[in-house]
Amino acid sequence: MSQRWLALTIIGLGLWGAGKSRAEDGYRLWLRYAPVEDPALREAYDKAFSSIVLPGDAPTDRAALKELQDGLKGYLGKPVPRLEEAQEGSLIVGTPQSCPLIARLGWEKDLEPLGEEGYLLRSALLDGRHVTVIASENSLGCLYGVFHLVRLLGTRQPVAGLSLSEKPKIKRRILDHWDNLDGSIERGYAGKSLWKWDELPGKGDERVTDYARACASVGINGAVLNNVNADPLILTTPYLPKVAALADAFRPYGVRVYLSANFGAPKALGALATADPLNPSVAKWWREKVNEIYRLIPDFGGFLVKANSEGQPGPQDYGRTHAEGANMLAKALAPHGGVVMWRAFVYNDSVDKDRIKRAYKEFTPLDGQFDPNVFVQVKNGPLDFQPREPFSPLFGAMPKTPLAAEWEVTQEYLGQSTHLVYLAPLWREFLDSDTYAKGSDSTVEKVVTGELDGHEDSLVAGVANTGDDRNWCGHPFAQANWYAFGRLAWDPALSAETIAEEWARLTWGNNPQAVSTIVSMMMVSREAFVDYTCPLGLAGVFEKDLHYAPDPGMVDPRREDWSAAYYVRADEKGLGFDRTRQGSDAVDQYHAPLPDQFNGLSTCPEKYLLWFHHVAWDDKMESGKTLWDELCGRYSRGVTEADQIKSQWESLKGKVDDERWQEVEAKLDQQVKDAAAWREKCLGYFQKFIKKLVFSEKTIL
Ligand code: GCV
Repeated sequence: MSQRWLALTIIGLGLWGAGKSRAEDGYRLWLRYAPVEDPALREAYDKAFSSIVLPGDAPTDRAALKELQDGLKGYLGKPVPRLEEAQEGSLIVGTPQSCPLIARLGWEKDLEPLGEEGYLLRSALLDGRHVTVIASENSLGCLYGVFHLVRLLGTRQPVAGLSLSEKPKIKRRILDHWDNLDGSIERGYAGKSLWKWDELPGKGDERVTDYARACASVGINGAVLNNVNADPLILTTPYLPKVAALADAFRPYGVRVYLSANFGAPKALGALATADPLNPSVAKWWREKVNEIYRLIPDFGGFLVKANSEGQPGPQDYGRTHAEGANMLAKALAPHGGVVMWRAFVYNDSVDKDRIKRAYKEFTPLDGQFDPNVFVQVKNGPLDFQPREPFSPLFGAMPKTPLAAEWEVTQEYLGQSTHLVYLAPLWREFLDSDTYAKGSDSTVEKVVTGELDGHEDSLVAGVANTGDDRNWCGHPFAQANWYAFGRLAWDPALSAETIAEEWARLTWGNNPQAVSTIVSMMMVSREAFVDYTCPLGLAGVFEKDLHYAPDPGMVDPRREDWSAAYYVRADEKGLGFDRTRQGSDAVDQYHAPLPDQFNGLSTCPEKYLLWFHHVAWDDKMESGKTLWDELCGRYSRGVTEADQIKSQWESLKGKVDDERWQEVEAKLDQQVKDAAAWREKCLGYFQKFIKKLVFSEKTIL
């Protein structure tokens, strides 16, 4: 070896050992299994997990075993043997059926209420030996328990005296992929689709397995494979075996496949002259189609439907209601245990002048008319995944119908894959909102878990941010939103900060300075984004079609309600959409006391002020400043916050790996520039209306 190579090798090994500059491309997500740095902790883990006893041999058991072996090898730096009998320090995994040792523990009574996905993770004494046990009624519960354990180790938690019991609070935790059959992704910012339709069903794809594995690691148990703007071809014979191949790859990880169904499919595919849901031939066509799907995919989850929305066909084309349409599909799926997720994202402009009132007006009269296996799937806010919206008033207004919450994990309106924006605080705000449907403490969380109205089945869907980019999500920090979606769907009571810390440790390592800095960057990021794009309850401010930058004066000739100006409503008097009783009266779609609270200028929470009120430029805000000054302050605060996030990141140079550090740094550089430009664009537009020069050259870049 030449002197130069020797020197480089030594430097390389040194850096590897320090765990700092190991080349990282983000592929491994939060499943990096990086060596335990602290020798004492490593020794404790070593003793606690000296062997694995996992007798099950079903595909999910094998997946759990592989995860444990990979995880422990990564953390401890050596392989951990699989044994048939327990020893001191064994990790025992299984169900009472698959594992006689677990049967001997007699935990059946504790396991029963945890169901198929729940698990116990306990330290135990077995024949005088200290062991750790992951037990469930089902292999999938064991796999989830294994992911819990490797998460504990990855975040360097103590493992003595474990006594944990977990089960998901929401039954269906689903990623909705807006992937098209040509490989493009609507609102996707991380490359092309992960599903390579041309290569399916023949070719196995490790990436697909890794996708399912990542989903399972955070408890996601379903995936809608295709765009809600659905190509009917997905339902045809050439495609269904491809769908089945993906379902086969996902199955060991407990991820069930669902499809978006084009309501007009029987007609569009040329089978029938109509798609009228009350026409017996149409119902028969769907029944046969569903039977064909279940012959190929026995655990198929069901259909997601976007009907009579943004040009998609639906029952209203035939004078039928959403309920009549959904129930026709539900009846075809019911014998197989499938469900319909019927989206409430409708905004027909003949229903009301104010777009945000339309879904409520169309859907609430249908409460009680849907079949039991229909979810009405509602976006978190009444508009469209804005950086901040109040919760949709449909939550709490349809007690007889299980409502599924739909979140957008992909950052369509939140900086796409360029801006660092952690979304858990947004989802937390939504879940914590009180609907007052049955008095106080009728939170959205309780509506979605089914607790408030006694629904057995429950569902939360996240529009996926994955693609075939090497790092899956485009921005290294966008991975946190995939992670947080799964964690919150499993346990909607978790705090955004807890999830951020877990993710930071698993993804970036356990250096305390790095962890606290990353968490603090993440926790401020959504509020910063709101500040430099749409503070004080502004919404709909984004540029046409692309939805990346704000363009508050944008007028879309195609539709008034696609125009930013329609939402922003800037004029010489002031700013904001009057939804009070003097205006569109959207406030009255909520339960008391919210209508009065939102209706009053002084009682409306400032974060929703311009959502509900048209406020005069000179009106005083909580700070004592005028609206105009407050706006200037908020936009500037956003720019400062973006800048601070960047400085915080810069303090971590050398504390995390260089490869991802550089990548994030370049993106933050753009974020800071965008934030300043967006402040200028928005304030510049508003300023035209108030005819007074309020900011100096210093404040506007
Ligand atoms: C899939 C918004 C998005 C569309 C999306 C639609 C929906 O309008 O911009 O891309 O279409 O929501 O949720 O159906």
